[in-house]
Amino acid sequence: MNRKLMLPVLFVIAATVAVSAGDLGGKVSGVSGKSVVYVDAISGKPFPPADKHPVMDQKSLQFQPHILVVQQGTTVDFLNSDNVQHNVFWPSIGGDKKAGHNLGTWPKGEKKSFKFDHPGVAPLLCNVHPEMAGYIVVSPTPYFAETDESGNYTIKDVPDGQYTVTAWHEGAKPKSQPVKVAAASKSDFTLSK
Ligand SMILES: [Cu+2]
Repeated sequence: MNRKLMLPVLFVIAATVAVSAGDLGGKVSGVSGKSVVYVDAISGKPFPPADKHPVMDQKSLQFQPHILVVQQGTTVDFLNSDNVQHNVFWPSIGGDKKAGHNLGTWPKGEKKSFKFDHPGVAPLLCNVHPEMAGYIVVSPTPYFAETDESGNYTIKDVPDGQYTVTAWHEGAKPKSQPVKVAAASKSDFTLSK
């Protein structure tokens, strides 16, 4: 290897070894059922999105799953498994109406794809069936988790650092708080309607 290249390569190896990480866990209380917890955008640190396309199905007149969490930049495949036509639209993402979109209406067995570049929560609706509701939570980082039914969550392998972490629950006010991650760390949230 040429000498000029050697130093930066060694530096990168040393920096990689030095980064330690741990699981961030805790409990979301004040609400019942599943919540979503994610690490907010980390300045100067973009993340390549996963290649895999998660599926949001429309089945038995419901969005399935009811809540889907994806990393920002991920393409979601919207499938229709029902014998009736469905429509999918979201009026906003993260409260930003400019990020609202209507995917249109399509029959059984077909799917439409959409890439979610805007972080925040997209409330999914169907204008054919007003009772249908679902959510896509777009996390700015790959560090996110859904809680269990009791509110417990674990986000795996978060690099040590100082972050803003947000907890979201359907129908409640989302809450963001500063969290310092150093090895295994804990952060609890209390949400209210
Ligand atoms: Cu529908």
